[in-house]
Amino acid sequence: MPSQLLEAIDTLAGSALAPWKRQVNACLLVSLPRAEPWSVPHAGWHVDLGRLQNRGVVPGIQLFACLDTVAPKGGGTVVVAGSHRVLDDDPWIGPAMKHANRLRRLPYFRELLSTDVTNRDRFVNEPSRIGDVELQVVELCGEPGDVFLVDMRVLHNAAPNASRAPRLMVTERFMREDIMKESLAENRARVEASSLAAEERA
Ligand SMILES: O=C(O)CCC(=O)C(=O)O
Ligand SMILES: [Fe+2]
Repeated sequence: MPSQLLEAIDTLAGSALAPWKRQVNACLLVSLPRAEPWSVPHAGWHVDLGRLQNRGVVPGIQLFACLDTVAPKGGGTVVVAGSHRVLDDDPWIGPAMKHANRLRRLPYFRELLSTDVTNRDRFVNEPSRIGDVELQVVELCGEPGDVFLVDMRVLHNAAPNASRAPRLMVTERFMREDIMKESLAENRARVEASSLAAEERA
């Protein structure tokens, strides 16, 4: 990983990253072409976070990189640009798809997640506003070596690959050390509470 890239991630995260996250531990993202028209998905929107207290800070940075040309409608990950800024007054962020459910109380997200909304191109073609936050679905497309650094609170999703080529990207998550520790402690507490409840029932 080039040091300038790690420095950029550090700067965006605003605090030290978990040291073990400095080892490369990337996931390959491959999706095969499907003979179906491309459209903005309604199911599957999520964040890659466990349940966390919302401290109003960037919990980490998720890197997405193109290993090959990723053309528009070619299966690039879709993100809701601006979605990290709309839950400032909520005490929690995550986990995963529950985050999308929490956003459902805002009409924009209710429509994005609804099977009843059939004119789905508008999420890509027209920005929407909630207060001073501009929201728009953006496809992560590019050429080999292009890198996107995304706030981990940003809602995102896999998208159909309507091109003729497999989509080849790679992703890696860089969590802040303080947030990672908190997330692990939160998980541990929940596991302990549920095993205690199971023991009491037994
Ligand atoms: O396959 C995709 O483009 C989405 C993958 C994803 O959600 C992730 O890597 O966190
Ligand atoms: Fe994800």
